[in-house]
Amino acid sequence: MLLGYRRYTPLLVVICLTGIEASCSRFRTERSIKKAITRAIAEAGLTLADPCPDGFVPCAGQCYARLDTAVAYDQAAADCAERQAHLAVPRTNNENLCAAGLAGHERIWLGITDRQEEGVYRAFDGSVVTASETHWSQGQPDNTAGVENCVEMWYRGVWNHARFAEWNDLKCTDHVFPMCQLDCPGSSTHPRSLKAADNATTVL
Ligand SMILES: [Ca+2]
Ligand SMILES: [Ca+2]
Repeated sequence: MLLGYRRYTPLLVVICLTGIEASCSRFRTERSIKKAITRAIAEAGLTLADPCPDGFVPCAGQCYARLDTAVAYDQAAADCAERQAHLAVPRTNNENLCAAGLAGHERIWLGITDRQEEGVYRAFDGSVVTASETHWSQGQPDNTAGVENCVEMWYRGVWNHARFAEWNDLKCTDHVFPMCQLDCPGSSTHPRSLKAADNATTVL
């Protein structure tokens, strides 16, 4: 566990440095940032996982890669698929913090849309994202002008009411950065990686 903690210590730093004001505000009610992150690591039951592929960073049992070109949603999904991955779908608070911490203080696409049915948010594999799994900013999703069907993670610099690691629905043709996710090889607790590979081309 000690080695595991050391391995994820950089995440603590990343989370707090990706926009000092926004990133750390969520934790100000905690006794300390260190305590909050330590608890998150413990809750995730982290163990040393197999290494992620080149370009991916391990976090909370998944592998993440934030690509460096802002593109529309469909292109972002294709860019992840090229890497045998999918746009990130945070199913837990820890996964959501990982995506936010590794976003590099940029807006990122998540693999979630309500294209099939307005107001019903589904992951790239067609599974419904339940209310308990969402992290909407206050007042979101608002489906502005009736055309916001893709989900991004944003931050206070974009909208004053946005807080760290919160979501917004956005026009799918807008350009933000892809956050790709690949479940760590050998992780039996994350079968979604197989579903992602199977469905990537048909769902996108
Ligand atoms: Ca919508
Ligand atoms: Ca919106």
